Amino acid sequence: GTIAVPVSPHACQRRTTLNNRNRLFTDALNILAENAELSENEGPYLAFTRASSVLKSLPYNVTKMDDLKGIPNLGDHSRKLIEEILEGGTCNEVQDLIQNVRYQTLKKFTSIFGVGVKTADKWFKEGLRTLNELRASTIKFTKQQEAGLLYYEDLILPVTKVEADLIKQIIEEAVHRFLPSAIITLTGGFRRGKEYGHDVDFLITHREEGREEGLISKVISWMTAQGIILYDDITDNSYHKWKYKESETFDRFAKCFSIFKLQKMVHNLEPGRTCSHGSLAANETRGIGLAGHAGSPRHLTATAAKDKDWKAVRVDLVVAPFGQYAYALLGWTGSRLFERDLRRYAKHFGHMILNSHSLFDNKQNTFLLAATEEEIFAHLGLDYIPPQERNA
Ligand code: TTP
Ligand code: MN
Ligand code: MN
Ligand code: MN
Repeated sequence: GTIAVPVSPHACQRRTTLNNRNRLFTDALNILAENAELSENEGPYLAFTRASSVLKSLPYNVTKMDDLKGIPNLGDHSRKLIEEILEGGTCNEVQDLIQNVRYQTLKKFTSIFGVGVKTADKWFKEGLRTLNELRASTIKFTKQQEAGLLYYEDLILPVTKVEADLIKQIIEEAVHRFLPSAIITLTGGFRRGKEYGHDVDFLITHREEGREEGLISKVISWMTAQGIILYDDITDNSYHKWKYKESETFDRFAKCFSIFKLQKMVHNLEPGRTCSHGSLAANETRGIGLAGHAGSPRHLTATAAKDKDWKAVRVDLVVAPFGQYAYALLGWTGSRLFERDLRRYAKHFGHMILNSHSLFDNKQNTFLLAATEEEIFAHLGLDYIPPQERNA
């Protein structure tokens, strides 16, 4: 007979491919997780996210409650949900939620680039419900939010792997103009093997440490002159100002959150392309609107025309010094839960502090160097998990 290998409660000790055999349950759990996140309930958010994640890692379809024997990270609430779906195919709580106006509105508002839960909730409490109401309001948007509204219809479309590879070529050309042997790596969801993403993430480095300094602004300036950049927000490296023996969610690398203007390829006209938010209202389809001045009507739409020959795509560029490259690569590959559990595992089981720059060993009072991700897993005492199996 076979010996059942126990399922680890840590996402970084599980192999989670994109072949999710329990989507019916994980979709439902993700909605509860999302609702908790939109309500800033961190505990339930994590509980539902962990429950969903453990089901994603199972190599079989769950068809009866008995299949969940010994599976960690499933609380009473999650188990009840699974049981209800096993019995009737749906879960009432989830059905109610997707009809809920607050849930729908906050989900829509937070899908705007630059809008977080706090802002979305504030607008909801002010009575705002639709993007057109936002656009017509007197709200003082940030530059990021203005871009988010301007390119909204494009930015909610999934980015394909083909588009990601095309953007990689564009970035390589731009980066190599200034630093010929710079290394450019596709990270985020695409490195984990996803066919679609909400953005495209890149990590840039150079073997000679220091050569990467100042690169990002040169590259963005050049691409802006080429008409490729619709929006950019560059952050300088601030690692030197950091109490770096901390495990923070955010890193201190030089980076740029941007929106690219991607020319559509002739063979990629997307005839049946759909928009998850339905067809556009007539008043949203008129030409290219620009951010208006205070007091004048703002349209904040640029992506409504169906026949335009370009697509706005969110791109994240991160520049790491070579000595921190392996940590940056691990930190920017995800998934979010995989990263979270790596850091938690490092802290509780290794007395180490992991972030996207380094690994600090509290017992030896020293930084552990690594040239590859494999070496980082080894430092942590974990089996190496390749990117395609980090879809926790
Ligand atoms: P995302 O691009 O947000 O997520 P993703 O690529 O996994 O999925 P999607 O298709 O939705 O884009 O983040 C990629 C990784 O980068 C993720 O593991 C978290 C990490 N990250 C940071 O380390 N710092 C940051 O400031 C951000 C935004 C992300
Ligand atoms: Mn991404
Ligand atoms: Mn994302
Ligand atoms: Mn990203």
